[in-house]
Amino acid sequence: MASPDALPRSRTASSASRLSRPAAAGVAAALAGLGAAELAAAILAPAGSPILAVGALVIDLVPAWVKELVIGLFGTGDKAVLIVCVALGTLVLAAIAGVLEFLRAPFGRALVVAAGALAVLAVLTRAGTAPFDALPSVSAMVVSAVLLTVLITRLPRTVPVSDGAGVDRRRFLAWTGASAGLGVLAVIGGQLVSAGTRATDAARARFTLPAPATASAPIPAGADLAVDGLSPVITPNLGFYRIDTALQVPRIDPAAWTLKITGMVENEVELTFAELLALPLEESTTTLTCVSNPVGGDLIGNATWLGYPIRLLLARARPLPGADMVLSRSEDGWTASTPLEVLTDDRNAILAVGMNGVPLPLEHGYPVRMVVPGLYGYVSATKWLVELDVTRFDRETAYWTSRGWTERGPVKLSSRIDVPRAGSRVTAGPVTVAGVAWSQHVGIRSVQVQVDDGPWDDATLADAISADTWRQWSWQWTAPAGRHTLRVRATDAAGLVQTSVVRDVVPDGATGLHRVPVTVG
Ligand SMILES: Nc1nc2c(c(=O)[nH]1)N[C@H]1C(S)=C(S)[C@@H](COP(=O)(O)O)O[C@H]1N2
Ligand SMILES: [Mo]
Repeated sequence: MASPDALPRSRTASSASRLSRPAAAGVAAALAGLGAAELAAAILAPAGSPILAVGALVIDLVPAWVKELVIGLFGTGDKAVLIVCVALGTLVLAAIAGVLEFLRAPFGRALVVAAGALAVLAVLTRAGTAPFDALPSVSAMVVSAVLLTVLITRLPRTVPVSDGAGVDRRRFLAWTGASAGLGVLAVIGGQLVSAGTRATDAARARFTLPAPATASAPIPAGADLAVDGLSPVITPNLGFYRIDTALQVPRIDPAAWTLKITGMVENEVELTFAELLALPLEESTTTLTCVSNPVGGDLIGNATWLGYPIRLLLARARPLPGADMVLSRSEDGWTASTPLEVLTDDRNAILAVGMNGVPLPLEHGYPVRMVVPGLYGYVSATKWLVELDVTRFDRETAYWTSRGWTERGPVKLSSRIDVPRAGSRVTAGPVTVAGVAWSQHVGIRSVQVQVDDGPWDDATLADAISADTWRQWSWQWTAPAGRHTLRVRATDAAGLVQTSVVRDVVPDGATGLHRVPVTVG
């Protein structure tokens, strides 16, 4: 086969290739640097991955509406999308550094050093990182800068029309290919190492949940209508939605975990994991939902939690008069502000250690999280919990409430159609329409379904587990051929009818009726 360089080429083609090689050199040097960083992070400094730290910084800096847009478009794939964007951004920057180094050395190297410094800054501004965690970013910077210099010096300065410098060119390509290849292998290696040697995972695997002192009331057999395609009344852990700002799930050694109750209290309390487990734990079934859940969305789940009432721990700490909020803090620095009265009234606000019969999964807050019936997760459901700071709403704001979401976030009355699915095709005749409805802490009185502009008709309700969980419903439809729209609305136990007024999720949760278009044929 003819070498492409043996063919005559135009000036523009050759100047494009003049720059494509330094760009490739930049990308290869960056890949090698990232590989070094991921290996260093996996083996020495788990909190130090530069890509994840920059991603986390981006999460904290982008405006709330961008986050909403990304969650809206990609759902719980938001994190993968972010990592891909940061990685692509890095590679584009690397290509620019390559070209700069080729045309105006040492500006390419300078760009690499600047990017490295930014990564160090990103790592060190994360909660709970130590100076040592900068090591992976510094290695990335050094490896990339050195390789970039080496590769660019090996690059033939002129692109010959005849293949006079073919040996040089091949040597350059070999170096570039090797750097890129080793870099990619190191990134993969780093991922494997960090997945395999996590002490926390092992501790969680060894840990068996204590038996509850108070078992939850058995779930009535009639709570699950067992309709095909309808969400099960208890959401399995693997299917439970996950929303948080943590690109890297915090790994907490339960033996080292403590909870501190501080701030406006008469008596500061500190509790170890062993002490928490020795308390009489209670089981309760509570629905958890996200303020970002659009009408009809799936950012909601229902689980049986094992935990200890927060009100009993707060009673030990004795909040001072004037306190009206508890700022709960996660190991990674995330915070939620919960009204003190919600944590001290008779509802089942708990520190949860178990979820559906197993220790909390890592991504759902292991070893300890909060679960508070009736409030959206952003003001109540702190995962990887380490501190309860008793304070006042006029003194402190929390992670999302300082980004434009409302201070208090009660869950709104809502309902959803699960079957038939939007846009699906069903056969004319009898069709089961079914879904879930919730009005936490109040309970659901009735659910109604409407076809097109027809009358609202009562659905059949499943047995309620409690006012704090969602309730399944179903409705028999004799479906006539054609295109139709199904709508659902719920009425809560206090008589409030779900509003049809359409509101977006910002700032305190979506409203409107879920509508499902179907084709009957
Ligand atoms: N530490 C921490 N806890 C957190 C969050 C977070 O970003 N960090 N997100 C909250 C939000 S917005 C919701 S909706 C729930 C989701 O809990 P889940 O991921 O277990 O479903 O967790 C809450 N707890
Ligand atoms: Mo949320």
